[in-house]
Amino acid sequence: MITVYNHQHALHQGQFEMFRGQLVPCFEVPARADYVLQELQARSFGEIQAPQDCGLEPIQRIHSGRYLDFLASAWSEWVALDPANAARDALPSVWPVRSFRSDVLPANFSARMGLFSYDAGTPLTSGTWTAAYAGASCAVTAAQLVGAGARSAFALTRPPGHHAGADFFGGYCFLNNAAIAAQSLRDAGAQKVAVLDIDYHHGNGTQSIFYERADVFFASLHGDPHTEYPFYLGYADETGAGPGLGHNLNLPLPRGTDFARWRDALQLALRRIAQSGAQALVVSLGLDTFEGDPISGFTLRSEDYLRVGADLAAAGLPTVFVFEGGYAVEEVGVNAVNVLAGFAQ
Ligand code: SP5
Ligand code: ZN
Repeated sequence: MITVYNHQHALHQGQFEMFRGQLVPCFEVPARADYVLQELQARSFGEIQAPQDCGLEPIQRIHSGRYLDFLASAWSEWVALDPANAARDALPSVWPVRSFRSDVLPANFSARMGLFSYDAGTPLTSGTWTAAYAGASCAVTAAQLVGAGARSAFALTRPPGHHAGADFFGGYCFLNNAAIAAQSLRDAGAQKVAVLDIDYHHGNGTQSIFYERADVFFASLHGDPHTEYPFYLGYADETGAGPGLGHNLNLPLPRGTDFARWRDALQLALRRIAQSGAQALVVSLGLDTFEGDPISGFTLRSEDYLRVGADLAAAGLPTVFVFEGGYAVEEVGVNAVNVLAGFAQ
């Protein structure tokens, strides 16, 4: 399996995220991708290549123009407010909730930070745009390889993407790499594409992007949002809307879920993907379902990920894997490559 690796991922290096009234060190760190890369190399797991610059067009198929304009210039605006800002990350602190307007684009930078985000856990840094753009290029390159006939490809990038919506960042995510890959597969000729999100957290961004579309089936297994982030989306009664009705499947699972129960949900999701008629699959590959993950609550073990990969392979679809969450830093390498190795066998 070819890995498309984002050499620029480390340019996005947040310092702190807001948690319970304190700034705590970021969980989403460059070492995550480094461990996966090291494990791929240690196990000689296929070719590792750089992405081709995809240009803005495939990103604009998913994200709004005003959001992309904001992201691309946010860091220079932040530093222009105060030269001392160059040494600290930008975090939002004010948001337009219900009854506020979202059509007006305020001149105030903090107001636009809040307009285009939904949490205070996602610092925007000097290299965020460069890293996220190169990550989207990885997703597009991987989708192009699969669109051209490869059985599978792996987009190894960070920051992750599945919490990012058409016009918002959050959950450590800025550009929705999985959605960009799915759209690229559609544009390469697949009539129907499925996105399967196996990150611990519900892929609210991906769901919202495709919620009213019948050409992309979205399925997600995740911690029950009654207790788990992102809380406000990911419930079982969200089945799609308009032409997309019936094309969205959420399988929330309680904290403490073990591999046997998780795998039953995976099998259900894969049956629904087969019924959807999808011709290609994008897997949002989060490894924060691991028993040792510091911010999550399932109990999968490293060897279980081999079985996950084999189950995904049994779906028989051309597959693009996109790296998402997973914060037990050392083990994230073994766990990610176990999925890929289980798939490739
Ligand atoms: C891509 C992805 O996995 N994003 C997850 C974003 C979760 N953000 C909220 C994390 C809350 C951190 N809780 C810290 C608990 C420490 N004991
Ligand atoms: Zn996650």
